[in-house]
Amino acid sequence: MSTSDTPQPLQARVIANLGIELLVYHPQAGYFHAQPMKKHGLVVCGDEVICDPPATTEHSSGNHTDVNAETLRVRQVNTRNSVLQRTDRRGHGKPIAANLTQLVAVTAIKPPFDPLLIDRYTIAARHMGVKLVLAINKTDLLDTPEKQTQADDIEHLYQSIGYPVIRCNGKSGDTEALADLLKDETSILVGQSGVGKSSILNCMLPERSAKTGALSELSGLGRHTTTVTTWYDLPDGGALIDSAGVRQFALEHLSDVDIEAGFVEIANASADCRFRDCRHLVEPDCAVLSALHRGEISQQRYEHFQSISTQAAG
Ligand SMILES: Nc1nc2c(ncn2[C@@H]2O[C@H](COP(=O)(O)OP(=O)(O)OP(=O)(O)O)[C@@H](O)[C@H]2O)c(=O)[nH]1
Ligand SMILES: [Mg+2]
Ligand SMILES: [Zn+2]
Repeated sequence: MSTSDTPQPLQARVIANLGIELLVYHPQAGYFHAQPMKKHGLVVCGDEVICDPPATTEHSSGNHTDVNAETLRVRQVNTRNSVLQRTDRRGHGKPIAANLTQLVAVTAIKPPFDPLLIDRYTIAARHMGVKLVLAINKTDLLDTPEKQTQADDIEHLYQSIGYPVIRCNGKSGDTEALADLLKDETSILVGQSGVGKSSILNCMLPERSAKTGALSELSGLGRHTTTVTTWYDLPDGGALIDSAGVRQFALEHLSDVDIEAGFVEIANASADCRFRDCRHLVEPDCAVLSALHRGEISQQRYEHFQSISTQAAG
C-alpha cells in the first residue's frame, strides 16, 4: 500500500468555536465540524488543530458555503504563537482568538470614542507580542469642527506613541489604507459594539463570500451584532478575524508589570525613576512624573495607566 492510500491526519484552522463544536477549515478538504477533547481546554478561532482523517475522500472544498457532513475528532491543538485573552469570572485569562500577528482597534465618534478601551488594547497587544493598529472608522460622521478635533486628538496621541493610525469608512467602502496594513498579517478587529468592525470586514472580502457565505450567518456579518469570533481569509493574503463588540475589556489576569509594559512611553520613562518599584505617584525623582509635567506623556494615558494598575492590584 502506498502512503497516499493511508488516511492522513488533517491539519485544519479553527474558523470559529460554535459552543458545542468547532468549525474548522482545510484548503483542500473544505469545512468540517470538529469535536475537541476536554484536555484541549478552550479551543478558539485561529487555533491550528490536527484532526483524525475524514472517512470519505469526497469533500466539498469547491463551495465555501458547504460544511462536510462528517464531524471530525480533534487529536491535537498546536502550540499557539499568540493568544488574545480577557479575564473570566474567576479572574483567569480566557482565550478569545489565537495565532494573531496584529490587533486592529476600531473606534468611532459614534458610539463615542473610548480611549480607555484603546489603552487596554495597547496593553493586550504588548502582552501578546503583536502589533497594534488604530482604525478611526465612520469618517463621514466627523461633520463638525468639534468632532474633527476629537478624531485629530486621538490620531495624534496614538501616533505620537508609535502606533499606526488610519481613518476608514465601512459604509462607503473607503478602507484601502487599512487593507494595506492587513496584507499577510493575521489580524483581529476589536472594539466597542457598533463601531463598524463587521462593516469593515465586509469591505475586505469579495462580494459573494461576504454576503452569501455560511460564515457570515455565523457572525451576523453586516446585519446583526456579531456574537461568534470568526476567521476570514483575505483574498490578497493574510486573514482577518471579526469579533464581538465589548463594553469593557477586562485585563485583571495581568500583573502591574504587564500593564506598565503596555504603556510603552511610561515604561520607557520609568527606567530613569530613582526607585525600581516606583509607582509614579508621589515618589521622589520619578522620571514618569517629570515627563508628564513636561508634556511628554499625556495626562489621559497617565490617568488610564493608574486606574488600570489599581484594578489589577485589587
Ligand atoms: N455612518 C457610518 N456608519 C457606519 C460606518 N461603518 C459602519 N457603519 C454602521 O454602523 C452600524 C454598526 O456596524 P457593524 O459593522 O455592525 O458594527 P460592529 O462593530 O461589527 O458591531 P458588533 O458586531 O456589535 O460588535 C451599522 O449600522 C453600520 O452600517 C461608517 O463608516 N459610517
Ligand atoms: Mg460585528
Ligand atoms: Zn516613577
